Amino acid sequence: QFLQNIISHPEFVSGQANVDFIKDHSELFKFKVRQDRGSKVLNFVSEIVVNGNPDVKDLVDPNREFRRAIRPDYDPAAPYTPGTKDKLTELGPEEFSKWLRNEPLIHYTDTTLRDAHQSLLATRMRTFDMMKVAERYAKMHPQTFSMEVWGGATFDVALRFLHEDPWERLSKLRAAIPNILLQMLIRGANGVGYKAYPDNLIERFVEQAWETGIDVFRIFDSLNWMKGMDACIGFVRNKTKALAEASICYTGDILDPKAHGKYNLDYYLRLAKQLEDAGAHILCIKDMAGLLKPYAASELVSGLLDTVKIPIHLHTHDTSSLQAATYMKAAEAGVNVIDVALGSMSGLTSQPNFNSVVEMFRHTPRHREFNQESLNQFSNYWETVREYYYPFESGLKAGTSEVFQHEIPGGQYSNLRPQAVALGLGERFEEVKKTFTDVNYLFGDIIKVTPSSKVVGDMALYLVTNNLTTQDVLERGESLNFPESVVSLFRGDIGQPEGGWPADVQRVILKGEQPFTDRPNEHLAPIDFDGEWKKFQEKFGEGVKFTDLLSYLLYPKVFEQYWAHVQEFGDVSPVPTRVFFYGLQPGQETIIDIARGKSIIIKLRSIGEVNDEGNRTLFFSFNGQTRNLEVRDKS
Ligand code: 3PY
Ligand code: ZN
Repeated sequence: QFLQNIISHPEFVSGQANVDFIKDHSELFKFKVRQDRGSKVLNFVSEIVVNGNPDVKDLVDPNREFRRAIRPDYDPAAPYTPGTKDKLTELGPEEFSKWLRNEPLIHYTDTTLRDAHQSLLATRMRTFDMMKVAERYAKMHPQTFSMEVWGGATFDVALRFLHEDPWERLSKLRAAIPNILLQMLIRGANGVGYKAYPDNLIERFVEQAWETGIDVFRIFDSLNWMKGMDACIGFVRNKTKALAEASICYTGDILDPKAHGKYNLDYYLRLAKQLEDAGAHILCIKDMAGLLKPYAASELVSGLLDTVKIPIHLHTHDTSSLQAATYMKAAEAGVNVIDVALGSMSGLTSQPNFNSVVEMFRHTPRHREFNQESLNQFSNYWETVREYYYPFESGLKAGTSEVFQHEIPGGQYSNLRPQAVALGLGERFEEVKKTFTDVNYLFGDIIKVTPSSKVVGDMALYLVTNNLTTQDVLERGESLNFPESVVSLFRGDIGQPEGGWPADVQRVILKGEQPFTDRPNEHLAPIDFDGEWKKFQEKFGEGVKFTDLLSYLLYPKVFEQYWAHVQEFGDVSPVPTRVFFYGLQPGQETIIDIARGKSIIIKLRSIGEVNDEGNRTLFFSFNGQTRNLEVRDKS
């Protein structure tokens, strides 16, 4: 190892090492005890058994029982039926767009693997549970328009909480689903993050996402600011052969122009035309909070179809429980694609129910046939699997018309409650929602979707925590220290809202700092990819991939922690979800497929008492052999 350390050292490799080289580099004497994959995974399981998974720790119900998930039927030997992915390859994006606009039957995007779990389970769905059914889905339901599987919060959460590589997830899904379009959500200039990034980073990200498997880029800006989307639409058009789907984020109510003056039909039609002119192949109505009511949908979809030539894709959240009716009216008006989630992952803050919406259109001219029995089997699979994620449920029991007041996006709702609980505001959640509404009006009634919605949430939590109102902000804001995200929003870091920021609020928040109104990305130096790659390899070793560098550039701290976890425990994505979150009880065993064709069987025999050093000994049978492991008990 010592020799290995020397010959792989950058100074040695570059020929600059002299006689002092060894003396000057104490790190050459650091030897790692190499552990095989199986042992690393066993260490991980031991850690969870003794100390729990910190992500669910205080929320675990030790008496909870789980059922075994039954996977839907399919014929593994059957070939894949060609689907929309094949169509895109055959036609290219421009012709595909024309084809889609003229499709008589309604098309469906299945959001189960992205927005549904982002909105119901705080984005915690693991690759493990997806891969159990991905190939089956592609073979059983090849007529699905697209599967939304990536982007939004999944990138951050995969690295931060699930300790898995989001690129690996995408690449595995692509391999299992070669026939259906794979779709992602990208926050324009903010990529899959919460702030603006250098343009050339977004460009490389888009290119790499396409190469790894994305076919449809749903692009939006959190303030509906054209300048936040323009560049990203261009990257998709120029660097990939994918579809650029640009979004109008819907807020307010176009049938009530008095209450939401600036967000009227004309506003959305103007924006849609600009997006078409910027090169969008598809237009998305992104109703992130579920505010688009049925009769408004009729007007909006008809108006858009008269205004643009590209197809219309409608996305909503069923928070109010009205949204199946919205789909009905939108379909009558001619919408081309609608977003749904498999039954047991639908409803509430998620998308409307796929299985039921298919039935809604049966025996009507726009009905597209699906094998309902199979859709129900998929729903049953996810119903069982959803149980493993119970600590992340939002607690919402039924649809709520409150959403028409607070306008909290579905993808944010399931996170805002735990955030409030973490701040000791669990009992005051009603107040948090009410304050969220007030903050929106204080900010000038803005579009609220990640990251702008997060800033409204941060401000609401700040005000409730400090027993302040929005009136206090106006009256004595000069003496208050607002959250950094709020200051950043008013500085212009994530763009400009329709009609600009209210000047009085901006003044008390910025306290003399000068705001800007041009693109925040223009204030950022481009990434020198060659230089960064060298530095990255020096820091993390030769084993890194280019996709790791992209993850690092988007989320440096999160990536560092992820990487440290990988060094210690290896790839934990093959660990079954029940074991990943809750460990094993004495007497229980699990099989972990650590590599293709290589499985390990771990059985926990017993757990020893804490010894004088604060450690416990765990007694395992590991592939039939006895293994004892000492783990520090941190309780
Ligand atoms: C996200 O940006 O993650 C969203 O889901 C917005 O709706
Ligand atoms: Zn959504």
